Amino acid sequence: MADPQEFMERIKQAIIDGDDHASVQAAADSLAGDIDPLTILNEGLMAGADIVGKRFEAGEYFLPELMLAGRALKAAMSVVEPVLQAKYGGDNEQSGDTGVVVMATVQTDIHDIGKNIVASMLTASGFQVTDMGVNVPIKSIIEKAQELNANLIGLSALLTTSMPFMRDLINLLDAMGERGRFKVMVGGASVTPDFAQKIGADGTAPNAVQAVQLAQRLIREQRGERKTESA
Ligand code: B12
Repeated sequence: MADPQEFMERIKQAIIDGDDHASVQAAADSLAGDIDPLTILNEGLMAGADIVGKRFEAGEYFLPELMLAGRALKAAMSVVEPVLQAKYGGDNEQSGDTGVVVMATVQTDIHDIGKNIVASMLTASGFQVTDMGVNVPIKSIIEKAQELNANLIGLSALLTTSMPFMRDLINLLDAMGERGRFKVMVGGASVTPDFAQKIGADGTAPNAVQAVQLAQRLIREQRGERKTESA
């Protein structure tokens, strides 16, 4: 068997090069080499994205390189996602820890690759997900959650300048007297557990598989709270 590290290096390099053909091939070869799809996501694709991001920050890469990296990430995910879903989704439906989720990338932010993976993993795990897309005003997110009587709101943001809108949404829910009605989870490359706690979110997760586990936990908590309230 080939060295898993070699596969990860190939994937990272393809993302760094912004080469979508190479990223698809490297991801497909890794899967054929029996590498766990979550390892491919975390240690291949997201690790490659981090390097691209650092080069962008350092002024070595510019917007075109970011765009090509995004394309290479999306292309690779098209082969990784079904395997990720088959391995980590699906069997949760029986447990009943599912519910209605409204997902969005918050206003001013158009990054959607990670949010899309989280949405599709939640769907594969039996959640009913309404994905509102990118650059969504916080008021629209709340209105949609009310309309669908959602259990959970999932917010994604990758820009530090867009992350405060997550806090604003929670504060607005509070002001509307609706905070107790919805669980709110937040995520994206720069979101830390500390940030999530500070803004009063119910949790965060560093990747899509852990996001599903978090969503299941929050649904269980919510059911427990509602039982206590009605007792
Ligand atoms: C590709 C990319 C782009 C693409 C995005 C394409 C697309 N369709 O999404 C394009 C070219 C459009 C882009 C644009 C810009 N980008 Co950009 N981009 C990236 C890059 C390289 C990768 C992002 C990505 O897809 N990662 C891979 C996915 C799989 O990871 P993820 O998003 O983190 O998602 C995972 C987890 O975070 C988690 N998760 C995600 N969402 C959620 C939600 C919930 C509820 C939960 C629980 C979990 C969760 O699960 C996901 C899957 O495992 C990052 C670098 C990085 N380290 O991420 C920079 C980065 C995010 N971009 C950055 C910048 C600065 C920009 C621009 C401002 C550049 C410019 N000057 O125009 C614009 C902003 C446009 C805008 N208004 O939003 C900076 C942000 C810096 C900061 N801290 O604010 C970064 C960090 C690069 C850097 N280091 O400088 N970008």
